[in-house]
Amino acid sequence: SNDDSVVTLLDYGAGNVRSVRNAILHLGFQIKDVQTPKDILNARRLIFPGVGAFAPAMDVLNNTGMGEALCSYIQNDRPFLGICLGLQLLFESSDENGPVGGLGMIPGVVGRFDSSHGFRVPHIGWNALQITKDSEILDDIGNRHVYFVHSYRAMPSNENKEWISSTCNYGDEFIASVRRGNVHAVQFHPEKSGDVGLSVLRRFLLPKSSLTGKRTEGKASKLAKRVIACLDVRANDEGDLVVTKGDQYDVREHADQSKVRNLGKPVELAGQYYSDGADEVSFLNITGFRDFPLGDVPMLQVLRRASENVFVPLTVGGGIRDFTDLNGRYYSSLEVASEYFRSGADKISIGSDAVHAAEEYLKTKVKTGKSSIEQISRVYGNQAVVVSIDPRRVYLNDPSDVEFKSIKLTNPGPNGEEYAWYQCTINGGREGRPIGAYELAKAVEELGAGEILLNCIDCDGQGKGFDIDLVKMISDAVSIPVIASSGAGVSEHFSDVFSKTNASAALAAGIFHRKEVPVQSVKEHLLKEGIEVRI
Ligand code: 1PR
Repeated sequence: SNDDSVVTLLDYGAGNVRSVRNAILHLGFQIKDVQTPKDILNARRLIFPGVGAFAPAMDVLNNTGMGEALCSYIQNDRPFLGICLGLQLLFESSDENGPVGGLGMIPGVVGRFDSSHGFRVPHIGWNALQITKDSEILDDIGNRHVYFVHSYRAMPSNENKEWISSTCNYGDEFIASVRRGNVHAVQFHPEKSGDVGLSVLRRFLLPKSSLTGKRTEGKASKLAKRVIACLDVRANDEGDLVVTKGDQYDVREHADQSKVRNLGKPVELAGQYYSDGADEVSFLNITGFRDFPLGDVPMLQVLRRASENVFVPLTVGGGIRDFTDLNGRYYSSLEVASEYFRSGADKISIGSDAVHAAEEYLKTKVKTGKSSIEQISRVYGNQAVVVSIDPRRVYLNDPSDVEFKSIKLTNPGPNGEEYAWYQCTINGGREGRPIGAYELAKAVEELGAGEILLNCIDCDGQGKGFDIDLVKMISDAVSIPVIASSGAGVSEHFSDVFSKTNASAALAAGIFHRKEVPVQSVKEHLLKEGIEVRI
C-alpha cells in the first residue's frame, strides 16, 4: 500500500500487543500485519513492539526469515520504531536466559538490572528522561514522565553512544531510546505513557514535514511513585456489571434491602480516571472466584472497551485459575490469563490461586512449573503477573503463639494486643488460610510474581489510612514492587505510606468513586511533599 495512513506492525504472536494496536488506531492510522518477511521489506513504516522473552523472540525472527528482513530494512534507513524488547533485540546479545545473540545492529549486551542496591526489579513505572540528542519523536517530551516495565536493559558505552538519544537512571544509567536517521527504538512504552506517549507515536507516524516544535531539554528523574485507581467490578442483582465498593469486603448496602452498592459504570470510570491522571487503572472481577471469567463475556467487553481509550497500564484480576466448565472442558489458568491479555490487560492479578500455589510450594519446596504464577510469568514475563493479597489481622499477645511472621503493632489491638500476624484469605475474604501475608509474599516472588498488590481487609473502605505496619513489613521483605492498598481517605494517607514504607505505588477506590479526593489532588499533594510523581 502507498497510503500514508497505514502502518505495518510486526506481531510475532508471543504476547500482548493489543495496547499498541489500540494506540495506533486511536491516532487514526490503520494497521497492516506482517505475514511474511516481504511485508517487512515493503513497509512504509514499521512498528516492532517486542513482547515476551528475548530468546523465543529471536528464535521466531531467525526461523521465519524475519530477522534478516528486519536487518536489511534497518540498514536501508527505513522508518522503524522498536518498543521495549523491540529495542533490546537490536543489540548484539542479551543475558536473559542467555547469553543469546540478538540482531547485532547496535553494539552492546542487554543485562539484568542489579537489585542489590535497593532498586526493585522489574523496573516498573514512570520516569523522566535525560534527552541527549535530537530524537525527533521525543522532541516535545521535555521533563514529562514515560512508562517503563522491564527487568533487562542496555547500557551506554563508547561503542554505542552515537545511537543514544536518551538515557534514564535506575540504579545504573541505561539506554531509554536510540535513534539513527529514520530508525528509532524506545525502552519505555509509548502506548502506555498517556498523552506524552501518544505524542511520541504520532511523531513517528506523521510525515516528517508535518512535525513542528523544537527539541525541549529533559532531565532524568527518579522513579515516580504511582497512584492507582481501582475498580471492583461485579454483576449487581439486575445482572448489570457495576463498579462496587465494600466496607471490609462487604459490598452490600446496609439499608436498601442489601443491594450490591453501585458506584458507576466500569468503562466510563476507567476513562475518567485516565483523564484525571491515574498512573494505572485496575479492574478486579470480585466474583471471579466463583464464576468462570471466560464465561463472563461482559467483563471481557468492559476490558476491550476500556483499553481502547485508556493509555496507561490496565491490570485485571479475578478468577485466574485452572478451570473445568460444565461441559467438562478444561481451561488452564494460562488460557484464562491469555484471554484477559487479548482483551486489553497489560497485567493480570491473581488472588486465591496464588494462596494455593504458595501453600503448596512452602509444603513441598518444589517449583513444579505448573502453578498459574509460573505458567503465566514464563509466557508473558514476571512484570505481567501481579499477586493480590487479601490479608486480615489476627491479634496476638505473644508473637511466639504462631508459626507465621508477626509484627509489633503501632496501634495495639482492641484488647490491648501488641502483636498481629496477617492471615491470607481466599474467595474475597470468605476463607482464612494457614499462611501469612509475609510468607505468601516471599513465596510468590520466588514463583515468579512481578509485583504485589497488598490489600488489608481491616482497612478496606474505612478511609483511615493504609496499614503502614503491614505495608512496611511486606515492602521490606521482597524486592519486587509493592502496591499499598486499602484505607485511603485523604491525600495525606498517600504521602504517609510513601514516606514511611518502601511501597512503589498506592491504590485507592472509594475516595475516587465518591469523588471525595480526585486523583489530581493526590498528585499535587505528593508533589508539594517532595515526592516524585507524574503530573
Ligand atoms: O481470588 O483471584 O478470584 O481475585 C479476586 C480479586 O478480587 C482479589 O484481588 C480480591 O482482592 C478482590 N476482591 C474479592 N472480593 C472483594 C470484595 O471487596 N468483596 N475486592 C475484592 C478487593 C480490595 C481493593 C480495594 C482496596 C481499596 N478490593 O481492590 O479496591 O481495598 O479500597 P478503598 O480505597 O476504598 O479502601 P481471585
